[in-house]
Amino acid sequence: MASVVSAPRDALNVAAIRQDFPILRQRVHGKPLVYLDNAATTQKPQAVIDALQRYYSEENANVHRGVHSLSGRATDAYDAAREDVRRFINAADAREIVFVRGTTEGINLVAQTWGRARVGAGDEIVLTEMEHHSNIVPWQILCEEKGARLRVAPITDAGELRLDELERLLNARTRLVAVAHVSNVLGTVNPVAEIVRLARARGIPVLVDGAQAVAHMPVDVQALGCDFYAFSGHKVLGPTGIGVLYGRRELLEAMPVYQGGGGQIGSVTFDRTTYAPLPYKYEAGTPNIAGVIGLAAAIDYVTGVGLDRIAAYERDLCAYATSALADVPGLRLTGTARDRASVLSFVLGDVHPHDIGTILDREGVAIRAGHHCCQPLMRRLGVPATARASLALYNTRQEIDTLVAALQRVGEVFE
Ligand code: C6P
Repeated sequence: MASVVSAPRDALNVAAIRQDFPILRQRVHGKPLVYLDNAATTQKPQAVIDALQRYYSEENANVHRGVHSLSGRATDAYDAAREDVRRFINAADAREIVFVRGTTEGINLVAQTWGRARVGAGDEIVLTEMEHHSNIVPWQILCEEKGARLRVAPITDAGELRLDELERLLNARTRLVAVAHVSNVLGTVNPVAEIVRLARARGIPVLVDGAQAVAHMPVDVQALGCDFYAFSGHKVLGPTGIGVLYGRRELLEAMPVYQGGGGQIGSVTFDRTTYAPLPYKYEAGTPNIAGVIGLAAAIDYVTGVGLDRIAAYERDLCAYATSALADVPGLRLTGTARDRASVLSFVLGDVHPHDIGTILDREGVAIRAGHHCCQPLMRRLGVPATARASLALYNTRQEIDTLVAALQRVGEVFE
């Protein structure tokens, strides 16, 4: 961390940041690893690895259950992490932060609790054409159970949301708008505050899938005005298996519980159970304590670097990559929205994206190829799959140059 703090105020000291990520030192197929699959998962700084190691070697105990010292320490660390998350997304109250497994579980929690209680036959849930399956399937399951239906706001050819069309879909039957903050395929940053304004004016709550946003820009849930915001720890330099669901307190208070078990109860008899106050009501069973502590370390790391600086650096790198990729013969970017963050999807002539990914891997370059869990979006784009390079704060222009050179060779092989 000291290395990062010593960077000039505005610029990111990327060379120093890279030193914090041990995995980046390795070679793949004899070439330096160029890790450009950050939208799938990010690499972890030493501070996160150390926090996990420290927890298991010095503090491991169950939380909220023991009177002994170790349990007290683990509980203190766990509770402090919730406050770190609250500050990170500027929630009004730490009780609005529910720990879940990831974005997927956060969205399912809302669908299965708020949704089951509030959505009925003939009701509608509005999504967009660019949603990840995690923000489609939970609503589809709910709609099938309740006789409700999904309405889908279209996007432009550039990959921007048609806000006018989204507004036209809002009506007296609309129960919820569920939208990605940043698309994991197009990189489009959606105008969430504007979407919330349109929905709120009609009394409709908004859920935001923040999986691809939190590592790349400051997020302020109060400024956005959204009712729910879900994200995954592993996409913001934290461990896998931990995530966050933010929910506005009035909504979380009123919703039924999700799962039942230890840690979430007030009292239990065979006739009746009462539940613990927020947020424990939604955290049945022993939580992912190590994950929560690792997530807090990750949040500490990115806030130490500064989300504004990360956003500015990645925007510059994304612009550099966009123009460098334009020089690759036959390459077409799928996603050219004006407001874009950290994700570059593309097709290259007739070359199958999996072949691109496999050849790039031989050059040490890790990208993702496939439908990226966005099959409806692939249909809209008219392609079965794309290749995708996705950036993080530790990527460099030099790595983009390596990517571009490797893609040029792919193009030559398949000519
Ligand atoms: N996208 C990608 O390579 P989980 O799996 O719960 O951590 O995150 C799900 C998810 C939800 N919404 C968006 C916008 C996402 O990008 C993801 C995960 C990864 O694009 C894995 S498919």
